[in-house]
Amino acid sequence: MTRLFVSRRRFMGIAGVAASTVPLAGCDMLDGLLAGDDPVRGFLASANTLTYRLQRLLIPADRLAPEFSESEIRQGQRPNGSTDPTDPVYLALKDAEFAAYRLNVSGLVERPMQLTLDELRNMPSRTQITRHDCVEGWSCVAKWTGVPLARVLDEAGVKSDARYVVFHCFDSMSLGLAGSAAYYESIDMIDARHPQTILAYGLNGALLPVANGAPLRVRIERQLGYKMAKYIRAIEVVSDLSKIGGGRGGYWEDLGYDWYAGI
Ligand SMILES: Nc1nc2c(c(=O)[nH]1)N[C@H]1C(S)=C(S)[C@@H](COP(=O)(O)O)O[C@H]1N2
Ligand SMILES: [Mo]
Repeated sequence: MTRLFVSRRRFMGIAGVAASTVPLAGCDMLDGLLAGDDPVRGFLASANTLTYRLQRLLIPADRLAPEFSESEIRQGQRPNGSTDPTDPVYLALKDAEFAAYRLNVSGLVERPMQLTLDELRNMPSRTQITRHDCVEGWSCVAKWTGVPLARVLDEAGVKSDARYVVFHCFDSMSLGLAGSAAYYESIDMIDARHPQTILAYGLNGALLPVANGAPLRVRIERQLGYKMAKYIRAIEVVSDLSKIGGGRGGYWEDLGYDWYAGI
């Protein structure tokens, strides 16, 4: 299995310079390749589909990401991307310590829900010490506490045609001259139901700080940092990603990043 993993990397190598610059480009950088409908980008998109299929074929659905001990937490989780959303709805919630916050759960579910933070905190919780890897090239080990996403999905009752879980966020990111776009992300049902996929409200034994996504952010421990939406406003269960945002499954994906960022 490890051998095949290596050859996946080698396969990505065939895509050449472009393949290696995309993951390294970093959260803050855009270049011509990422902006347009470049043929290289189309090729990368199909390479990503292949990577996704291969990994899903080769890796057991519940394989766990490594977990660490308390002594391996060397610093606070480094805040990255949005760290202080300015959306007025978010600011009003933040001013009242998120007392009026509701997580909206909708889409292909039997029972749409609006969950308070207390309701989320009263569900079974999971705490895990894991390593966060950002495409910018830094990593942080941190302790996350939250409710397994699978639990929330079970409460809502996922319909049989559901394929993806979409996270809608409060913050918007600049698109340069094209204005701005709300941050969003999506994962498949395998990652959504993975035991380490949690809706986190705690970080390193304290309440999740605003800089790291308060009041609720997702942890998807087998993927890169940009998949782990902060400031989650709503969860939507869908069968198709093409009608959401720019249609590629996430804010960064719409700008050219891989949808499947498995590590
Ligand atoms: N809503 C939202 N989620 C986000 C981002 C963001 O800008 N907005 N940045 C992503 C990126 S690139 C990373 S590395 C992590 C950073 O999480 P942290 O601030 O807790 O380190 O959040 C991810 N989730
Ligand atoms: Mo990142």
